[in-house]
Amino acid sequence: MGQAQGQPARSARCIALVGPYLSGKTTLLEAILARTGAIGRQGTMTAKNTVGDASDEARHHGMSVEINVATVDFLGDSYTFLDCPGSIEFQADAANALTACDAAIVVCEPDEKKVPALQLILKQLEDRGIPHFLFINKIDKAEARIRDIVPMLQPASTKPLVLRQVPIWENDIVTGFIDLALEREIDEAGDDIVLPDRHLAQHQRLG
Ligand SMILES: Nc1nc2c(ncn2[C@@H]2O[C@H](COP(=O)(O)OP(=O)(O)OP(=O)(O)O)[C@@H](O)[C@H]2O)c(=O)[nH]1
Ligand SMILES: [Mg+2]
Repeated sequence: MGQAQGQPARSARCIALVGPYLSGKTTLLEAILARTGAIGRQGTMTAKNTVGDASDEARHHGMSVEINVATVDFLGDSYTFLDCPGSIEFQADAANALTACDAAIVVCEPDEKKVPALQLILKQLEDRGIPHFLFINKIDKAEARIRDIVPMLQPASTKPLVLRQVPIWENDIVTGFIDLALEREIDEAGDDIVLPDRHLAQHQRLG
């Protein structure tokens, strides 16, 4: 699968992509591969041309049926992603992937109905002491505002959820994000740019 070209990486990390069924893990993996230059063109689940879920069975069912593995190089570090199937019958595979990973990205949806499934996954990560981050996906379909989404998802976690990055919207498209801890804006190309007052004001409104 995807392997970036270039200098040998300084260090290697293994990251599991986990989350409720159909939350967008394989789509996120595809976006990561495209943004890091491991692939030249980003495929979609709809077009059935993603790097992950390439088997006939996965394509036919429109879901992951095994772990997708891909390695990328980013800023001199190597990251191997284990994109785990979310469907309940493959949960043993996802549990095995957690044994090997340094951290997990939990891909979830801003949907109250998905909170029980998210809770099971977060409990597993907490019980096993695996560092994890939530990636709130499908925000294009979200009706709630970011400041309301975090409290909505909070019942899934015994630990307090803290907002780290908020998206920047331009004409209904996310063009970057504001990192609240670093107080920096990162644009679509991944460039770190000065935080304009208008975006700071947006963040203050979110708080
Ligand atoms: N609107 C919208 N749809 C998305 C987004 N990300 C993924 N999808 C759609 O959600 C569906 C599931 O995406 P996948 O990437 O297969 O989800 P998954 O979590 O890998 O699914 P499993 O591995 O089977 O649990 C597909 O129809 C995607 O096109 C998003 O950000 N917005
Ligand atoms: Mg998948």
